[in-house]
Amino acid sequence: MITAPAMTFREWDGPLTTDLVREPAKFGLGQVPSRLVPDATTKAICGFCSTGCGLKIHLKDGEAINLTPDPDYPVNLGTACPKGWEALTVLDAPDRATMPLLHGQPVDWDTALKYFCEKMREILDKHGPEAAAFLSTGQIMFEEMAFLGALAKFGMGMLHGDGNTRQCMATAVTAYKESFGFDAPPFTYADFEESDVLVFVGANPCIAHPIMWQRVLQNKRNPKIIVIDPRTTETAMAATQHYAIKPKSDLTLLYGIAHLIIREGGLDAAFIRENTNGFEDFEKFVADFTPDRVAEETGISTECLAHFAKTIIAGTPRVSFWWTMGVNQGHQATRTAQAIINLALMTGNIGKPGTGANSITGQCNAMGSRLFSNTTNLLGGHDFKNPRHREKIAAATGIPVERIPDRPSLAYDQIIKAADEGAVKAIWFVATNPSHSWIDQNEMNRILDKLDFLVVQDMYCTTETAKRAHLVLPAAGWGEKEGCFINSERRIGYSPKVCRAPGQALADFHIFRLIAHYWGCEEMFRGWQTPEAVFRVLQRCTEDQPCDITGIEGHAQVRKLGGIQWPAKRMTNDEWRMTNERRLFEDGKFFTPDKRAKFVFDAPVEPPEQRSVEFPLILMTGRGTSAQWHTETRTGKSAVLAKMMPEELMLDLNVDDAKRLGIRDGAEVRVIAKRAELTVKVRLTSCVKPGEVYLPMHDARVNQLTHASFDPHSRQPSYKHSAVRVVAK
Ligand SMILES: Nc1nc2c(c(=O)[nH]1)N[C@H]1C(S)=C(S)[C@@H](COP(=O)(O)OP(=O)(O)OC[C@H]3O[C@@H](n4cnc5c(=O)[nH]c(N)nc54)[C@H](O)[C@@H]3O)O[C@H]1N2
Ligand SMILES: Nc1nc2c(c(=O)[nH]1)N[C@H]1C(S)=C(S)[C@@H](COP(=O)(O)OP(=O)(O)OC[C@H]3O[C@@H](n4cnc5c(=O)[nH]c(N)nc54)[C@H](O)[C@@H]3O)O[C@H]1N2
Ligand code: SF4
Ligand SMILES: [Mo]
Repeated sequence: MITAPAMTFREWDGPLTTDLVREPAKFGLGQVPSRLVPDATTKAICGFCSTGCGLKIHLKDGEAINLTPDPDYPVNLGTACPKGWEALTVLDAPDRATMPLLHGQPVDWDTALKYFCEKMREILDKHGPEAAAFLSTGQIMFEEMAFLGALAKFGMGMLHGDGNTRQCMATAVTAYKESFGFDAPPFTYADFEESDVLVFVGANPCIAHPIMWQRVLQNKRNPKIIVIDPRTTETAMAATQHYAIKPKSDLTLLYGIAHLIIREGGLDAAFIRENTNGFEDFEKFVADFTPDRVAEETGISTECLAHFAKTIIAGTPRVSFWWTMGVNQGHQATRTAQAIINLALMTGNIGKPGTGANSITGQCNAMGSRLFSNTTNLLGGHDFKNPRHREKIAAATGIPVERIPDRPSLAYDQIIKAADEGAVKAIWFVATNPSHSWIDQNEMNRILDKLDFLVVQDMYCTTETAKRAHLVLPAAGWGEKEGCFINSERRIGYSPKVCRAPGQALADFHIFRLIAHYWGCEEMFRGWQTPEAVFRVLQRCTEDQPCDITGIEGHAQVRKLGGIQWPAKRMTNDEWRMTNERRLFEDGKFFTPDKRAKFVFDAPVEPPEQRSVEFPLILMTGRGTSAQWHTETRTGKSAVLAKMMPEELMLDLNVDDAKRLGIRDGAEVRVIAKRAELTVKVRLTSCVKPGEVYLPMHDARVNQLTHASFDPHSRQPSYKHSAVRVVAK
């Protein structure tokens, strides 16, 4: 176990996230200047992360002037992180897109939409349905994203569309589908409070999900907290056991733990027998993962491995496993997620309070995207290839069945490759900024610049992607439009319109309606007049699926009950209130045809880009502070948040490496990868091990360095393992 002594811990000199959450006023949060006295209050769901906190929005003359966290919302119970507190501030920025921009020039909507339709039609007519694609997002309401997916595929006839959730959740989706038979994260947030042992794998909730972390802190069972992360993060420092593994050695570690659990007799044999398939093969497979081998390959000592395994089985505690991007972003990501699932299955830690193999989602509506983006899956978690599913969705949506494609889309990276090869000629990006966030950025931008038609629909006209676009469509943001998100615990929450979008910016929903009109397919969407009408269409699409929400009365009921978790078949309000926390698999029945969960596994292989003499360090990337959101188009606009993040990009470098390289704390250095070179300042720390360095993803240049490799099953990019060298300037 490698734990940095607190004395040498040196993150940037800002406050810890727990302090920011507990004493927001001390840090200038919640001080939105307003001499106005609110005359009404309404409730919203935060539009940043997947925690899905409830916010009270204070209104004057129907317009938002301020917000406070909602003490009654079951998710956050009156707390919010810095981003939530500043959610209104970032709407007000000089670079908001207020008019459509065609080749950089402001034009009216009529001109923009005519151009959009002409250009897209020309490309689709001339080159076929594979020549134009859309790239959607986990950051708009699900009624909007479903409209986008349906409009582009059924209305306009595009075959390919994916989303930024490929960068984020694709691995969890694939893993759950294979293991459980449906993409179904089983937990409810109460599980944070009801576990005896919480195992976080590749997750840094103190920074990335601070309010979920608050729920962990409320656990009264004196839980053991295990963190598996190569870095000593804020979360690792708060843990009772931290295993600072070699980057991307998780698969070996988790198989090694499975081996020890079997050896120590820690199995739940009855659960395995009655509810799973494939255990015997798995048992044979992990026989090779002896402690000596695993210690050698992961850097974790055999004593630590034994301690870890014992913590999971001794006294049969309630164990919950949680994973995020340290797992989902990897060259063997799906199998790693499934190795976590296997541990939960073999110890019977699923379907009971305080247990589960739990993928934490990222964006506010990532879970909505998994059900309703109409990209990899047909609406409602259906299969494009299945004729019965197509018939069902045609009946549920009123869209002619022949308009529904009989195969799923290419994945994001395959769409980009097709663009490079000239097969895809137009891409329409909605609420995502891949010129900053996609892997191996220079390559990405080279390809984007080849497109015949690049459309960006965004709140801001200055994003790295918008700057390259032929056409920018100005969108309203969170708070300026209504609809529902689905959070990490499958809770559907409603968020209202509380302010006007600037200039001529329109809700994405209205942009899609207008495009349907200009395209001439509005008849197909005649039942899709309002977000709530689309909500009803989507409810029908979920009928008899594991995610069935046909029982919900509508938006009003979602608001009244403090959100509703799926599944939600018909129940009375009182029944719903009583089951406001729901977890899946309580009866041990999964969603596979024989209702059994499956042990899935594969041999570990080395990451594609290895250290070398020329590039001796492994670069990991991820979140920086709780105040920064992704490409910073929003959080970059708040003066209050600016005080909670480093002023410039800082590379975390181990003190021993620095000594060897003759680099001082704060010095400027060159970080060099095969693909590019950046100049950054250095922060000396023992939070990264020798031979490893870390950069937060929020700076626009970081993805110039990342090596483009992908998990073969989920096609999710592996952002956390690239080889670099650091040179003093
Ligand atoms: N403040 C803030 N919060 C956010 C976001 C944000 O941008 N800012 N984004 C949201 C989104 S979309 C997402 S997906 C989540 C992401 O939430 P997290 O996944 O928690 O965040 P990351 O920092 O990307 O990665 C988590 C950890 O993985 C570790 N890691 C790197 N390589 C490995 C490895 O090989 N094995 C293991 N076990 N760990 C490894 C990193 O050191 C890092 O601490 O956060 C959400 N919340
Ligand atoms: N190196 C590295 N790169 C990473 C990661 C990493 O860990 N390391 N993590 C990856 C992950 S997990 C994720 S999720 C991605 C995120 O990558 P992106 O999706 O590219 O990041 P965002 O900055 O959230 O981009 C959202 C865009 O939508 C706009 N927007 C916000 N709200 C609305 C709206 O309501 N309507 C419209 N039309 N636009 C809106 C914002 O202004 C912004 O431009 O980054 C990935 N990239
Ligand atoms: S934790 Fe996530 S949902 Fe909650 S306030 Fe912060 S950003 Fe918003
Ligand atoms: Mo994400």
